[in-house]
Amino acid sequence: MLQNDLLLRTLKGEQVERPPVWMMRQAGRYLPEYMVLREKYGFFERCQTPELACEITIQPVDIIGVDAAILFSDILVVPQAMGLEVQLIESKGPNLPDPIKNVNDLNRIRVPDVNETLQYVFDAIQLIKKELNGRVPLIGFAGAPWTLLCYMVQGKGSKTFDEAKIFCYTQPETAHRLLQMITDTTIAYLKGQVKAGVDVIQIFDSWGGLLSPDDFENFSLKYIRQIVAALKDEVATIIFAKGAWHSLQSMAATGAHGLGIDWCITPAMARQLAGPNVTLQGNFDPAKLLSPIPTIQKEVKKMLHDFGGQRHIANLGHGILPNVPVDHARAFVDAVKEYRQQGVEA
Ligand code: 1CP
Repeated sequence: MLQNDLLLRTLKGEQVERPPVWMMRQAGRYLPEYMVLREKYGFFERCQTPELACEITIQPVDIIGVDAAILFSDILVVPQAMGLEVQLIESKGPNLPDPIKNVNDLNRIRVPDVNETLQYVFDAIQLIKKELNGRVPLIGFAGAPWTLLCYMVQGKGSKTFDEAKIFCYTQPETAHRLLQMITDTTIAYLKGQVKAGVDVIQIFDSWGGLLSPDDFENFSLKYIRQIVAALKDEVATIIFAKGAWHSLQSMAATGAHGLGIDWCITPAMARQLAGPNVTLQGNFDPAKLLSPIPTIQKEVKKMLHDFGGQRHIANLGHGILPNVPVDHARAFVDAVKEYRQQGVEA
């Protein structure tokens, strides 16, 4: 039984005393306690050792007081399990030395047995659930197929992912075969996470906003829709497609319980597009956490007011930046916890 079920109640659309709060990328480099472990262990060692993944996952719950934990892992463990080499060069980001370039490259990858390749994630989830002991829910996650294709084709991070887009536009059949392979792997992977104990899952489509609305439907949402359909009756699901606000209505129609939004759309406009029957998550500009604490408090209050207090999960509009002081992150969380909507009793 969960002692703090604000997140789950909000995703179900129940009346809550205040919005739940967590931060994307909350387990990470702004926390000195994370940096200690980062000095000692490689990135994938931290992901693959359940005790380390567990400790890092719970750090922001203890230190910042968020209402949910998110599994410490990475979206790139899926391409890795499919057979691509993935390196994480600290301070430079991901590097895939042999990216997918054409149809022949599909022979180098497969839809793996997730119990063989990703069992370490399921072990970590079981340990985290035990250690959390019901304090807060645990969020599992995966990258959206389009965002994973971006890395699998481009081979590294990019602001525009031109090579990934060119691959989709010039070799659409191969692109769709790859997207379907990623989708099938992701469905099995997320079902494994649910079986291991996660309470919510989030699909990160960090690069969804690079596509036109038509291309977003064709190369991204078509596959996210399959994932949501396979999971929504088992677990609460959140889609975060950064920059793809134009498709909020079609994302709501997938039946996902929650939709993440970034700071480039107002809460009112997002609600109008998404309709009344879905929970919205977001949308504080992560760079604003560098403002003085009184400004953070004022801006959080305005954000909560603009979302209206119900069917809202307070969060950033993208991941927390590594240079955010810990007391600023805590000020963000505390400002949400202190919020009381007029007329709703705790
Ligand atoms: O310590 C380090 O320097 C490694 C940095 C790091 C961390 C802390 C990476 C490499 N991944 C992670 C963990 C991580 N990644 C989590 C953990 C849970 C949390 O606290 O939220 C999650 C949910 C992710 C998801 C992820 N990885 C996304 C989607 C979310 C987003 O921020 O858009 C993406 C795009 C990645 C790829 C990736 N992995 C790591 C980095 C630095 C990146 C981004 C690279 C790029 O900019 O293209």
